[in-house]
Amino acid sequence: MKTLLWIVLVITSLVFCTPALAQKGNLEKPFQFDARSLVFPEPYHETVIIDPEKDLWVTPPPPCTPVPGRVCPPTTPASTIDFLSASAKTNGVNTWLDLNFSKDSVVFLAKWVVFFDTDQNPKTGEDAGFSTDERTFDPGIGYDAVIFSDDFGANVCGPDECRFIPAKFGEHTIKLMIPNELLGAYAGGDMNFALMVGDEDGVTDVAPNEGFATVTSTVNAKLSPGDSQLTTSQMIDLSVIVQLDDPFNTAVRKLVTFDGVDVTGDFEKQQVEGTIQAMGYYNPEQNGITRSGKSYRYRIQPGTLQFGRHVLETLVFTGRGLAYSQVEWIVMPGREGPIPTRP
Ligand SMILES: [Ca+2]
Ligand SMILES: [Ca+2]
Ligand SMILES: [Ca+2]
Repeated sequence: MKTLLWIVLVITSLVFCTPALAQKGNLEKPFQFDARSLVFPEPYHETVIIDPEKDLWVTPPPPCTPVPGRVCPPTTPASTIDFLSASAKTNGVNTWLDLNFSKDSVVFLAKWVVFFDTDQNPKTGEDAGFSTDERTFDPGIGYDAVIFSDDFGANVCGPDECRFIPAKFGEHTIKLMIPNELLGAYAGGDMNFALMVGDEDGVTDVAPNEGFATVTSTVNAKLSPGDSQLTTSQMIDLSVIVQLDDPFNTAVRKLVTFDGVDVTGDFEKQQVEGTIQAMGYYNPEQNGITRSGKSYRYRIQPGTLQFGRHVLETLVFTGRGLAYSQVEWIVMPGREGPIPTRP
């Protein structure tokens, strides 16, 4: 929430020059935005889970052949809520999630829950581990937000609130557009998730069958060095690293703050721009996926940084989405640095 507040405050004071964002770019007067009012095009949804058919937790009873002296019990229909695949994408403002079921599944009757590890950190949030009669579901995530089925839609519960969102129901699909604000992951970048589906009697299928899947973002931002202990005598190369689906056709604007002070101007005057070829990540459920990107390096000379705790933040805008990152540096006195004074 603190992050969102920060973003809104910052954005309302920004003037955008990115062509895709600032349709009013030719206006002489500065034009102000609230980040939540920005509209980005709906991105291509990547297939992020493919789940086997008929891998149900509910095992149908063995077939019964009536023989003299033996009466078969009346057959109860086995559950047909069988999850098949998910496609998803986020642009930092909204997340699209399409859930696809087998042709025998009656999606209107399906119950389901999606666990989102929005910070990709299993140590934060809740454990999604679950077991129904030893059919263990342990995706190895710490979920920070959860989405569960409701009539005609879903409830999204993040760190701050739960809210109903509508869904689009197809014959065998459920499509959701989730505001990242509700997930507590505004401009948050990639997110991990796993899900379970079922009927009123319980869980019938989980996905992925092992581990978790990842919703990728159209843009990710990272600051380097990350959370660190540094010294005043060190020379530091501060980098803003931007991962993009399409780095050669996407304009990038960024804001950099140091202890809450906008230093973007100084940063951009001296930055060295680099291209990152296929900066990759690996999703265990998929083949290796790589994205390219851009890096912007700014050299901080020895003796420039003051002793103490410092917070760096960056907010990156493209025509296809936005991303935010924050790091904390603890700067200790170095040999040539200033001597700290006691308060
Ligand atoms: Ca399945
Ligand atoms: Ca987490
Ligand atoms: Ca499954």
